[in-house]
Parts: sequence; structure tokens; C-alpha cells
Amino acid sequence: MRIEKESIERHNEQHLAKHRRHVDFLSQEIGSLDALFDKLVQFQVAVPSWALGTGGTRFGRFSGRGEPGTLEQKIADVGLLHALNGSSGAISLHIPWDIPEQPTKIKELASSYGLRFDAVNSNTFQDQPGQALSYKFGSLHHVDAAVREQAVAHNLEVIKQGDALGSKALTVWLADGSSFPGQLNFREAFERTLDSLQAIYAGLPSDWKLFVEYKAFEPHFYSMTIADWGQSLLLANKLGPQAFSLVDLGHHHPNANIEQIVALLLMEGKLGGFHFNDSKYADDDLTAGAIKPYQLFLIFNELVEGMDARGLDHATDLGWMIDASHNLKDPLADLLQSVEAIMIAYAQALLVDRQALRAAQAAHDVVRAQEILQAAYRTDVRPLVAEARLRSGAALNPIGLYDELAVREALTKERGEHTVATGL
Ligand SMILES: [Mn+2]
Repeated sequence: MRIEKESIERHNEQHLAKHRRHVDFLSQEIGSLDALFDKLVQFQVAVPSWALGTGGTRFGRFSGRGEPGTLEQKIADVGLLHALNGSSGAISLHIPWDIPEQPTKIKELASSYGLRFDAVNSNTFQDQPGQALSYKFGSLHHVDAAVREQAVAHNLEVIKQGDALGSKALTVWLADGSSFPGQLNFREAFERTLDSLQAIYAGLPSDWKLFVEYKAFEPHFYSMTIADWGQSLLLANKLGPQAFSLVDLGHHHPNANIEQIVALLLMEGKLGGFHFNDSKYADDDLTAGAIKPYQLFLIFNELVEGMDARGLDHATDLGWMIDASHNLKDPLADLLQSVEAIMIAYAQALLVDRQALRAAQAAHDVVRAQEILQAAYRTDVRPLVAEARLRSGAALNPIGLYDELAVREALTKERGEHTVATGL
């Protein structure tokens, strides 16, 4: 299914008068907004191929309807999102769940929807059918060199697959760790991991980046071999200029100051990318902005400040990706909500009066500093995000149009009631 341009135009026509009133009001309040609209139009958030189906918990999985059963259908789903919001112009593949059999054709299909391929993700956190050696006790940190070699070879294969699609980054997330004290020699596990990552790094094309993702706990509950940003940064520094840390919002201990982490990683030129989701208790993988929208804003505030300080291009110099799971909601509607929350937080961060904030900081005016941040956060920027969508030919109200067009019904008719997407 593709969404016709005419459907979007008809929808926008209905909402245009009200929309204009809102934008005019904000323009009068804030001043010229053209630079902000340009940034919002440019900003794209990649959708991971595994987020298009219904996820589950370790207790069960309740499948949705009309889920994409093939890579082609997953690309079509991201195409639907991008047509609706104009901000989902990239797809992040997971290998081996989504092996492109004919990369040229897949690349053409994606570009027919205006999509490019973002970072590719390797998987050594589960065993695949027919796999020679098991990852039960880890992959890149494994005590057995043969297991490490198998895991390195898999990562090199993922780079090859990604290269054929035009990807420019590999994300490595390891489930390696230990669940009981004494199970693992921490230092040796770390050294073996570095050694394996060096072998992967050596196979990286010169214009590629390697993202080293960290996670505090789960699936292991005593130690994770790349547990936090310090360990990830240590590895990225030892690997070289093409290696970076990747921050996943759900991968910290509760109440960690993630905005401070991104500020310092940016300062060191070592923040590579970001995985968006939200959580209340652990790595809950909920819709971005569903639980802690103020935290999301504070993170974007540091991202904007730090990227500007280093002269980075907001849209292209870092990898932006959603990494969430949808157990209850329609995955496509949920992804529209996540992208909307991300764009809102980004727009609010762009509104922060940086000069005034610096002055307040220099004068130890703590009250004023909070006022400045919260003035931006409490601005209803939804019309500004909608205006950016309008300018990129997308819908003023993506979820509204998704419902009006009964997209899920159409997909269910096309694909069937009981399809199951490959993935988690
Ligand atoms: Mn992640």
C-alpha cells in the first residue's frame, strides 16, 4: 500500500486554516521561524526493521494484524510512515532477521519511498539455526577463540550486507556478560572484547562508523561486558577515529543523568548515535516521550548545544534511530507517536535562548536558568512540527490520516490476519 499524494493534500486542506492560526500566533511570539523549519525538515529518524511488528515480553507475544512478513513489506511500512510524517526517511536493518537477497532491488524499492539505509545491526545475542558454535556464554568476549572468530565473521558479513545497501555504520550491541559473581574475569573479558572489536574495525570501509552500544543490565544481571558509557568510550577511544559510543535511552540504571552523558560524549567527539525509547523501570522500550518527555527535552537541549559547539550538522553527523518494542499498540501508530515526540523535543531544544542561559549560568542565576529551559519546554511546538511536515509534503496530522485511511485494515486485507513479522 502506498499513500497517494492527493489523500495527503485533501487531509491538509481540511486542517489548514486552524493550522495557520497556530503558526501565526507562534511566529508573532517567537519571531522568524524559517531556520527552525529548515532544521526540522532535514531531521530524520531511522526506523528499525524489528519495530514494525508486534513485540512481546518473556511471558508471551500477542501478534497484531497485517504485520510485514518480508523485508519488502517492512520497507513499505517505513514508506507509509515517511509519507505521513516526512521524518522517517531511513531504515535500520537487523541481520540476520532481514537479509536482503537482492540488494540492488531492495535499494531501489527503498529509494522509491524516499528511504535510505541507516546503520546495520549485527546479532550475536541469540543462536541462529544451523550455527556451529553457541553464544550462550557470550560472543566477542567469549573464552573460546573459535566462538569469537565466528562472531567477528558475522559482523564482517553484516558490514558487507550494509555496504551493498549504502549503509555507513555498524551498530554492535553485545549481550555478553555474567549473571553470577566469579563467573567471569572482568579484565580478560574486556580485553577479549577489545581484541574482537579491533578485528571488526579493521574490516570497516573508510567512510563507515562503528557504534559501540552499551547496556547496564539484561540479559545478564551481575555484569555486562560493555555496561556503561565509560566502558563504551574506552573501547571507542582504543579502536580509533571511526569508532563511537551509542546511547540507548533505556540502557542506564534508573535516574542516570543521560543529558550529562551525551554532553560529555559530544565534547570528546565520540557520540555516534542515539536509540530512542522511553521507560519507567528498566529497558522498557516504550514509545519515546511516553513517560519522561522532560528528560527527552533535556537530552535534546544538550545535543543541540553540543552539536552546535562542535559545528556538527544536526541531521547527518549523528545516527538517530528508534529502538522500541510495541506490545499493545499498532506498531505503525506507535512509531508515528515516537517520531512526533522526538521532533517536539528537538523543536523545543531549538527554542532555548542559549545566550540568556549562558548569562544566567555565569551569574549563578539558578532561577533564571530554570525559567529559560522551561519557557522552551512549555511552548506548544506541535504546530511548528506540523508546519515542517507540511513543507515536506507530509500530513498535518499523521495519526489522524493513518486512521482516516484505515491503513491497518488495508494492510490486513493485503497480508492477512495472522502474519508475524520476523524479529523479536
Ligand atoms: Mn538499542
